Amino acid sequence: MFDQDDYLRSRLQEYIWDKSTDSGLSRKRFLQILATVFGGTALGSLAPVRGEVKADTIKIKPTKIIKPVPPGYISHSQGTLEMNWSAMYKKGYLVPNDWFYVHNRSKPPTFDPSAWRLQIEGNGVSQPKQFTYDEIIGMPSVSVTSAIECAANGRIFFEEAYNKPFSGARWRLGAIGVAEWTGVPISLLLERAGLKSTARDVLIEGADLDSLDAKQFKYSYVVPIAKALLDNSILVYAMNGEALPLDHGSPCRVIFPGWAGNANVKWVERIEVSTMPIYTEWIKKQAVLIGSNYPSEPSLEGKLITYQNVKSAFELEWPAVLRTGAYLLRGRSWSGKGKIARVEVSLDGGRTWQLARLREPNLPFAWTRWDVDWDAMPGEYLLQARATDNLGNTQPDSVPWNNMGLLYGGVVSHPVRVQGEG
Ligand SMILES: Nc1nc2c(c(=O)[nH]1)N[C@H]1C(S)=C(S)[C@@H](COP(=O)(O)O)O[C@H]1N2
Ligand SMILES: [Mo]
Repeated sequence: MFDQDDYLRSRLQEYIWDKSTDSGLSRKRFLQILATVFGGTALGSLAPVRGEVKADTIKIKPTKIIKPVPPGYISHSQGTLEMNWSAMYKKGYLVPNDWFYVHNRSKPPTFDPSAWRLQIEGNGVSQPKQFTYDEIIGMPSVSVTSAIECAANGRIFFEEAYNKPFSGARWRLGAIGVAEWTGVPISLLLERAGLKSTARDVLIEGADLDSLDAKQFKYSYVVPIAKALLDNSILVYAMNGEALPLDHGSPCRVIFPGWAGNANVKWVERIEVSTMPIYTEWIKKQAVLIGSNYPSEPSLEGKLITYQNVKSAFELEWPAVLRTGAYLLRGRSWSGKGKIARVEVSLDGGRTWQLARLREPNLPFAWTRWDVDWDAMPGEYLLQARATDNLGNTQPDSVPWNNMGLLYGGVVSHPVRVQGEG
């Protein structure tokens, strides 16, 4: 009845997006976007800015987050902290731990490393096993440089395109970060628990509570065994060379490079390996795209989300206000399925495009930094970037709606005002 290959094939299937066009934004849409952020100043008007154009900033106190909030960050709810892209201009390839975005359902549970245990169990292993923290850090380790990105990153662009609000966090493009993660391959842990060849699904459970339909349960995610056994699927205890911070899952979290942020379970305490597919209520309802363009898959309420898509962001304030002059415009692009092959940038709302220079490193499942020169003259602009990965996945101009606003991968228009001198 259930075939592992079909299961994987359907999970790994590519998303079919609308074919992108090179036509650029309509003039109406161009003016609309500028009017929203700059308060209706006519295009080309060189009048001085009336009042301060303020960047997005903290709106709600992030009481479910422990680390101090870096300057200029955006908080959409008690458990969200969105990375400030303009701050990345002066950062290197990795996002420092203090600056990494956070998505917490509850305040991080406190952990006593001497009392903590990782339980590995289920009918997919022959010797259920408990590991202590010391045992984990004593095992052979690997380090993987990878992004983690919330599946809802870019949600606000669905809102803007379809003019419909969502209940979840209104992330712009800062629900992503790249770090070097160190830990133990999950395959090694499962082998030590006597992994059976008939194992199919792996459920990773955290210590924190989540809720759905008025029911409470521990936060968890399910991945197919084939994903769990990859070399870069690891149980992480260090982030950028430091002990994993509490907000990011201390003492241990998992990373599944390329997959939606939700899969990267934090505060892990239990791994269940099953010879049968595991469908939790959460997976059925929340790990899916629901909408008329996304036929639902067997046992699910929509189309299962696996990989993140291709996106790009400028390292600028939103909106940005610049002085006339020569700029090195910088940004980053990424893909959950591979590495970035090409980035095109438009300085005129999509009418003309130029290739950006890609900078090393350019790692798969992480991101690529890029830049273009810009001799900025006074006026109002919509800057766009469109990346293509090594498998040919690219960023369309529009993305069909889904009802939780997940996986927005369209080209984004970044509003910029350039002011004259004095
Ligand atoms: N236990 C647990 N794991 C979790 C979450 C959570 O709330 N609880 N949030 C998930 C979501 S939605 C995202 S986007 C990432 C965020 O990881 P970060 O906060 O380290 O950036 O963690 C995932 N893992
Ligand atoms: Mo998330």
